[in-house]
Amino acid sequence: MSKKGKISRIIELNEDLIRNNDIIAAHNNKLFSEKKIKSFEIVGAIGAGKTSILESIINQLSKKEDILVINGDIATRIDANRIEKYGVRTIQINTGRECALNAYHISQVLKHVNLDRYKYIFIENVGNLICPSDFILGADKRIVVVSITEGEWVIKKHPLLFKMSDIAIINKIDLLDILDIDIENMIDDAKKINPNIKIFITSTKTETNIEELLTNLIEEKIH
Ligand SMILES: Nc1nc2c(ncn2[C@@H]2O[C@H](COP(=O)(O)OP(=O)(O)OP(=O)(O)O)[C@@H](O)[C@H]2O)c(=O)[nH]1
Ligand SMILES: [Mg+2]
Repeated sequence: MSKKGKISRIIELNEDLIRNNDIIAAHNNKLFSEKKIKSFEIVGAIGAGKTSILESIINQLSKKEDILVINGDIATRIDANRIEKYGVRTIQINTGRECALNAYHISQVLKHVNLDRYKYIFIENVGNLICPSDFILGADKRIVVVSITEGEWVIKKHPLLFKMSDIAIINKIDLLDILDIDIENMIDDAKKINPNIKIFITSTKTETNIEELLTNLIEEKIH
């Protein structure tokens, strides 16, 4: 096969994978909506604060028994253990060599869960700003988290994930004084990539804008 032929075959295979993933994601979403579950996927940079934001959200939700959290990670159960302390059910998926969760992972988990018990499902993806972009999981809303410690250009450098998300969180705003970051540039970049994206500037250390985020998520102010 010529080099050109090989490349177009790889592109076709990749498109097939994305198409198949979309079909399974649609099935996952149908299950969520049949059971009237609000579902959120949290994606974003390594260490940007995905689990910390989840901890803050869960801490403020009054009923804990109706929350299911699925944590994706390459190798450990660290994040699920952190979340479990809040009294919610957690399921850890270790992806091994894979740099993101996909809809099939979630569909397999859903087979073993009594969905009647839950009102909210939060899925934390593996920390990565590239791999999860095309592989939606079937959640109602996708939240992408970056923090100002990744640099002012982190959003501009990863446009696809911001295009494919409903909500953007720029976290660790408590560190603004010690970093040379123009937060307005970050907001502009996100808006240019995706004019419909809803942006929250947060800190889990000072709880800045966490309540506002929660109100928007839970009261479905984000459409
Ligand atoms: N200063 C500051 N630190 C934060 C904030 N949010 C999280 N951190 C810290 O950042 C580190 C990583 O936070 P995590 O919540 O584990 O981040 P994550 O995105 O879940 O990380 P991975 O799942 O490993 O990709 C921890 O040491 C947190 O305490 C914040 O708003 N401000
Ligand atoms: Mg985490």
